[in-house]
Amino acid sequence: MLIKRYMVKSMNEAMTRIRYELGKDAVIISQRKIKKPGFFGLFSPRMIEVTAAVENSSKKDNTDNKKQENTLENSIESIKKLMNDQISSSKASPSYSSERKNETDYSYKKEDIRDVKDTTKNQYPSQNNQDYLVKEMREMKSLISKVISGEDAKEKPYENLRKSLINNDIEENLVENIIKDIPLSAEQDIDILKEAIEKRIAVENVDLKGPVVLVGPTGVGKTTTIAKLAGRMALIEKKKVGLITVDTYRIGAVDQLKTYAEIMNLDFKVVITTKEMEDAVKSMEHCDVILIDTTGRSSKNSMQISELRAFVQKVNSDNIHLVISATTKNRDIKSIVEGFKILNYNHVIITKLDETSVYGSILNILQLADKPISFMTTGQTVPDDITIFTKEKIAKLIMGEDNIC
Ligand SMILES: Nc1nc2c(ncn2[C@@H]2O[C@H](COP(=O)(O)OP(=O)(O)O)[C@@H](O)[C@H]2O)c(=O)[nH]1
Ligand SMILES: [Mg+2]
Repeated sequence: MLIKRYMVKSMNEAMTRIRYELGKDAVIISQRKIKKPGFFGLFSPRMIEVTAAVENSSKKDNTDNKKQENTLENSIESIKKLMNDQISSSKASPSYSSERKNETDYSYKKEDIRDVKDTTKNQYPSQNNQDYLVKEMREMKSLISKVISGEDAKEKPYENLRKSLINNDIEENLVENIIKDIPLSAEQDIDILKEAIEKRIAVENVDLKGPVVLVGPTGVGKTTTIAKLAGRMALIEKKKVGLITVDTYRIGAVDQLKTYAEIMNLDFKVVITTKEMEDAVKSMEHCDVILIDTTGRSSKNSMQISELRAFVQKVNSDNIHLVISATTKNRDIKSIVEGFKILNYNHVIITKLDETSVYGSILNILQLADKPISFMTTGQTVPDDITIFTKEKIAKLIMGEDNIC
């Protein structure tokens, strides 16, 4: 028995090659999908590993002239079928069609080979004369040149790229916007794509001085981030740090920051009115930096946001950071980023990068907020899990070429 393994893109391709190389009596003994490494599979299509076997005797049989002709005819038919399939799959308009096609291909069984064999037999009762084969070859040549020139594929350019960006949670309008920056000839050029993504990332290494305010929805990590920043500046940079919180709504919320202030021996004040906020900031003028925590507000509640604005205005800070989690759903990002705009934030802090493995949300946040990233947080540990990544690193994260470790 002769056993051979093939790495192919589709079962059609496998069947064509198997029939050509091993003859019509070959049977498929195993098939499995292989995930090739690469830029989130974008430029390395999923392959199928197919193992086929044929009895030596039947292969020997194939050497007889008549059977050789049959094999050639079968191969021609299969190649034609393959070409036609490629053309019709590139014509299929709905996205993900090629993926579905692969799934269908993958479901081919041994019986399918027999089916095709039978069909080909019927199509070639006894026409193995030269003229017929020449005609067939011409037809094939025209199909091949159609596929190579990409004549039909032009109907849906950028399809793989578009799918990969959407799969990485980049919002659809932004995907189209990115694609506009990529010439068709560079559709598969990772460096050009990286450039287009980096262009949309803004990072600013902020020198934290004076009052610094953190705003954002509940639970995104504002208080934890303040504790991390305070820890870094007070313990490592030996700066004088003051803490203020207007986080008075939730029982325990004040205690959280108070505990950090006590551990790090920092000035700490809780404010309830805007007047108290003004006084607290004045009383900490001797500090290098005053970190101000706020109660999480719902971006949908404009009353709550206006109330917070009154506090923020009293601080008179040019260091206001919107805190938002990398795990935020796309439809919520818009309402958060827009809802908090009346607070005039000038930076964004993106938290919980450790809680996601897909980072398209970073681009969506930046696109909507139109402000640079000041910090990113990567875990719950105070003060370690806070960092500022470079644009290159963020682009690599988004493209799945890097991780946060
Ligand atoms: N995994 C992870 N959890 C975080 C991060 N930052 C904060 N958290 C957690 O998120 C929860 C809410 O944090 P908190 O600071 O109270 O959020 P706030 O309501 O915005 O002040 C807490 O359990 C934090 O430990 C982060 O970067 N990664
Ligand atoms: Mg809090």
